[in-house]
Amino acid sequence: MTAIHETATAAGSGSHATERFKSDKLAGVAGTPKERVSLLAREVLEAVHGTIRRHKVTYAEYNALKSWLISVGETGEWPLFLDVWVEHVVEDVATEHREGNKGTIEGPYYVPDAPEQGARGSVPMRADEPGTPLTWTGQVTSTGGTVLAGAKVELWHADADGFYSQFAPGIPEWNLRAAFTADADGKFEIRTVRPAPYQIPTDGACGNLISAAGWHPWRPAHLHVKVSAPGHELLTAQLYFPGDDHNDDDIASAVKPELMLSPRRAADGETIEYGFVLDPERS
Ligand code: MBD
Ligand code: FE
Repeated sequence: MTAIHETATAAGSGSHATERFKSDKLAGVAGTPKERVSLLAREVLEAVHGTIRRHKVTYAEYNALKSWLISVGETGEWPLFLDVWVEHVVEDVATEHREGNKGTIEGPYYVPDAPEQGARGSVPMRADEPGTPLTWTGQVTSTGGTVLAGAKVELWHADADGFYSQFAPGIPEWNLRAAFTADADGKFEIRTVRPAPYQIPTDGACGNLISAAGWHPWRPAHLHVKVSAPGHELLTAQLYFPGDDHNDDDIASAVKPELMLSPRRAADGETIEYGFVLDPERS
């Protein structure tokens, strides 16, 4: 780990993720019908009551939970907690009808409106950006086989120390974040560097739960993408690298075999080929 990251804290990345959520998605949460709220809230509470009765939860344990829940808010880690331990099931349910590409969770670190690089180019990176160079080629098509010219591929990922720009200090704003636009054949070519595995911050509420439970804090190395084209469902996915220690026990349960890359060694770093198949919007 380089000195630049020594001040990366759970509260720092947590508060950025919380602010991000508020500015991008908060407007969309209003308007759930009260029958639906009542049904879902009741079932979740009943599941909690069942756990308390089954395991004879004590007042000491109840107060430990209360204190922990308070700290999740104080360290801004609700986005991290929910995206690590809940989002994968929401994603499964939301995409089970799809015939095209498998997706997976978005996680807490997406930022819209990253710099546009055209069909072929590099993500913004530092002059001395550490990590193996990656050249990634692919094509975007529709489930029917139509080439999707002009499809947008948004990419964001951690650096070779496992940190995300805008959520850890000392990294240029758009480092390792970019948008690409597929050419007339639906093709793109992206240059970036291989990310490192991601470790959940150990000094916040989520890290506390992990150590109190004796779990591990790791996600395997991954590239995040959002792929979109007019008339098609937005695909949110992550791509993974074979051989990662945590492909089989991702703390966020977000790895799927269809999202595994096959990197090949090249003169300068590695090449990967991975394209996307989008589902037409349902009418
Ligand atoms: C990440 O980088 C991530 O992708 C998820 C899902 C949760 C925490 C950190
Ligand atoms: Fe991530």
